[in-house]
Amino acid sequence: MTLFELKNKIEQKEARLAVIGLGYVGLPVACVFAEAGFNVLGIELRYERVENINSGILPMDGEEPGLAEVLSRAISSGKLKASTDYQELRNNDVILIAVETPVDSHNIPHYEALRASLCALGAEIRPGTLVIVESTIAPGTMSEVVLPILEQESRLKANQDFFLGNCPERVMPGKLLKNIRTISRVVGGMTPETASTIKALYAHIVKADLDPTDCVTAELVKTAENAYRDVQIAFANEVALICEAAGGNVWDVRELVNKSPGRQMLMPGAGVGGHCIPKDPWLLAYGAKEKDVPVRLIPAARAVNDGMPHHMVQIVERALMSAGRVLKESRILVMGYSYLENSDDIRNSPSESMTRELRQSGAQVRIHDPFVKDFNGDVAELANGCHAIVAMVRHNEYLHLDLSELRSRMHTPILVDGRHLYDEKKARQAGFIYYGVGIGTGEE
Ligand code: SAJ
Repeated sequence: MTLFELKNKIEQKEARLAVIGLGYVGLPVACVFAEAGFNVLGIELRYERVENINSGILPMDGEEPGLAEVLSRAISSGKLKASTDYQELRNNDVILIAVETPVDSHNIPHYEALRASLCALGAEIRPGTLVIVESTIAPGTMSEVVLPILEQESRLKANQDFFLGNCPERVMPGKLLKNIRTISRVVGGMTPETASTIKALYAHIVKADLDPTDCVTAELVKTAENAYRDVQIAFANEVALICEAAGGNVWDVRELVNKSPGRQMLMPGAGVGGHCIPKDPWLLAYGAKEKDVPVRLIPAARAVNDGMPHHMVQIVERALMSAGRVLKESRILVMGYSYLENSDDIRNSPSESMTRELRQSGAQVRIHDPFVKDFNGDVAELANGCHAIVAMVRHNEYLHLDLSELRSRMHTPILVDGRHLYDEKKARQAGFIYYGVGIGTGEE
């Protein structure tokens, strides 16, 4: 089948779609294409996940408005089917790849899942197949990894027998469905005709700009947009550290800085977690790998942000010392364990590394998080007898706590605020000894 014929089938919704990887990216996009009228095959290695999906059960925690309903309709209409069998891919015209693309401990892309899916897919693709990578990948990956593996495994020629593109996702936990439908996407194609064909496909589900371009631009845009955010947050964190040393209040500083035209200082805090911001800057940096490009800002920003959980430990240590205590044997309540407010996602959570360091220093640490099953419970009860509370995540529940009641339960009323949950004056009025990221106490 030619690309022209495939584009017609796509426009008629007759093209048979497949999605490899039914995680927080692949499953929603498979559901939305099925809802749009396409026949969609989902390929997923985890057998239990396949079973759940084929039973119309959403295999993910957290609140994803509308997704369970869309999945149920897609399954009951027969438009979506999940399988573990890659061989079923040979009947498909368009194949999306949405597998994980982490970096390893040396911040080098770890493409094991991507390579494995490409090898298995390569054996099944036929002339006329269009393969689209949705995963976030380092600049150069499409031409240096994806294309060679598919040509080798299929013995077909890219851009002649089969077609390739990179259409990075822009989903966020808690807004998976909404984002797929309403956020613009970069549509990278190995050829302009391929980009145009991919645009015709996503036009069925995306009510926002679809910007056609080449693959390397698509790879650069996705990794740069998240590296940009990481650097912005690192700047806010560095200003916070300076405010502490200079006896200033970073929240006042930030508010006044942002009154200056064209400034938009983000929020300092206890650290940067999640599945994309800590990782994508390294994927962008890897794009400069062999060239002698001095990549300095991205690693520096990562170091600032990764240093914030340790900075929280330093504040706790200093606060306890002012109260005549040391970390060892002190009871500390950590409020918030997920990486983001009102989310149950704990990937790369700043609380995880901070808690580990507190425990290594001999502190007794209690953890509360209303969204993370292992840490539910009554936050006021957990405060009983504690020497310090460390607020790490801005969950709505914490914003409305009775601080006086909380203080009354504590042995030593130290409150260390990592996300500006509380007003310093009100916390002090409630009886707390208040410390906050970016707020200088004026003490030596
Ligand atoms: N954070 C700060 N200060 C800020 C903003 C965030 O410390 O001003 C921290 C958060 O607490 C969290 C981490 O950074 O630990 C990441 O937060 P995030 O708001 O960036 O949320 P994510 O990780 O879900 O990022 C996603 C990204 N979306 C995609 O990759 C498709 C990112 O591009 C979006 O900008 C972001 O959502 C968003 O704006 O919600």
